Amino acid sequence: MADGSKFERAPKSGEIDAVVVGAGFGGLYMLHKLRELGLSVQGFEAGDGVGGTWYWNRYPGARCDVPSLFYSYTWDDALQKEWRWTEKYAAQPEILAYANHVADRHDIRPLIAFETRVLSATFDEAADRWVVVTDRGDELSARWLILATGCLSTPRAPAIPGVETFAGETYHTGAWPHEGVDFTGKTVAVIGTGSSGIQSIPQIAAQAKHVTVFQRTPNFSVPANNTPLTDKDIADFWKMYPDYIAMVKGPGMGFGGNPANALAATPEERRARFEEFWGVGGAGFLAAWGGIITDIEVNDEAANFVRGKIAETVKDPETARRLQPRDHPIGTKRICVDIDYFETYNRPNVTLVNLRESPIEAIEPNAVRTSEATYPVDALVFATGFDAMTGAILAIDIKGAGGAEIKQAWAEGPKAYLGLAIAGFPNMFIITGPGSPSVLSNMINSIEQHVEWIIGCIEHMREHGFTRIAADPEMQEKWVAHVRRVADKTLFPRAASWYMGANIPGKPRVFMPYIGVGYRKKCADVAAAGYEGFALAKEPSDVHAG
Ligand code: N01
Repeated sequence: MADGSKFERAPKSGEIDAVVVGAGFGGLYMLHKLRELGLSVQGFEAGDGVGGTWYWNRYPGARCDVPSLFYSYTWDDALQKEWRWTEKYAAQPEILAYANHVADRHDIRPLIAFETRVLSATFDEAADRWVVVTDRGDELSARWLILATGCLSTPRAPAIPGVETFAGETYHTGAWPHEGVDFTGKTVAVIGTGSSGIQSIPQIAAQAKHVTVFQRTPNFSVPANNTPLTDKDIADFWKMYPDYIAMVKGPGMGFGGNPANALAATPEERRARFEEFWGVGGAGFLAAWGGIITDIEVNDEAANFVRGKIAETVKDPETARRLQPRDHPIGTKRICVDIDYFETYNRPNVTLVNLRESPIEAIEPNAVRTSEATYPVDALVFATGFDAMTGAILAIDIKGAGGAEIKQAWAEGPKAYLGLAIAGFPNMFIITGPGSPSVLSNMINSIEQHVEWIIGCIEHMREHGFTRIAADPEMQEKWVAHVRRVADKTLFPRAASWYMGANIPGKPRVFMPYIGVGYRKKCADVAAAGYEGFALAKEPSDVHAG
């Protein structure tokens, strides 16, 4: 049992219908829907509260990059109407409060065992059940296992020589202390300039004595232009809500974007439109013109525009040059959304170190040493990201039919039919898994779609007395090939991004999310055809092709 646990309890055992791993937005809705269906369910959550990503990522400046009004569940109309977001882009505490509110409103908390990590899950073929074991001694047998483990939930810090000798405090943005951190009077090193670094650096710099940013790859970032939400904003949202719902329940948009042709426009027209989208702010900048993600010429126009904005904002030309991304097309690494990021480099207490020119050689007890200089520091902040999309799943010792190990099944990269189920691992579902739109979509919408699809599938199984559903390996291969083909038509594979697994040494380079159109329709069609591409069985020996 975890030391200092808030949750004393006896280990759980016996047979239930479903286990859900994770109590973020995916796990919460899944648990709610399973209970609504009359199933016996157990949720397991490593943290001591709900909220998933918003529970762990409490670093200063953590904020959603999807407008708050759209970052809400759509399944509870009364909740939608009652909950009042205060800002265009909600900050982490408000989103965590929302998750807690939902858990209380729907009494979901009693379904969850907190401070509990699932260690293993083994499929018992004789019973068509999963045996799930946790670090608190639980051993439950469940018909269905649902992994709501999140896409960015396994923080990773690089193995820099000497890091273990560092005498000051060390933090990771993805596992931030709940009590907060006071950097007043401190000299702080921040390593990493992805979304987490870009959001936290301005906040840390406003408090600390000095911040040295160690940047390996500069990133494209668009100002959030965050504002308080007014009554008019909310009234406007409700006016367009039916269209929004029609869109999110529709066939699935993919990464199409605006059809307007940048190359047919004059330079003045191009610039005016980029200015307009820059003024609105946020990730929607990538929709300024059609083809930003598929056509390198259009992409260059967008990238040049942003590089120009960086040069206009950052006063020191050398620092501006270092901050201008040149090694990947804009948008092919997750575009960042910031508040005063580039402006922060005009502060006298911020230094930027370009690790491409002077790599880190070692961390010393009170300093970071690069090939050119030694930087004394009191505190180290790793904003170095996550083992995305697969890390949390592979951290569980999952054995499917015939004892097949998930690590083996995914040795060449993650494979999942529709991003929902894995061949060889019956009765197991992933919420927003690799091969689904997931991290390239509004996560809340995708979570709802997956939860509802899984619920439909379980209802179908119960109605027909099926005890097993298993993805067909050939259909899975076809889907994985399709996911890759669609990605190859875009510029995404050109970046060494976490979408490609490129941030983890040794991780297979496969573009993990699905960016094609019509994903929702495809999932609905599969279900309507009696779960096409799945084999359904009433008993272990009785198999019906779906
Ligand atoms: O992580 P990242 P993140 N030495 O992987 C650098 C979501 N999110 O936590 O690019 C030095 O993007 C690495 O450098 P490089 C969002 O989807 C959303 O920032 O590998 N540096 C990079 O600069 C996002 O994309 C929000 O060369 C090293 C950084 O660390 C995702 O989470 C907010 C290094 C890691 O960037 C992940 O973002 C925050 C090393 N050895 C996060 N290793 C919202 O706004 C890595 N780096 C909602």
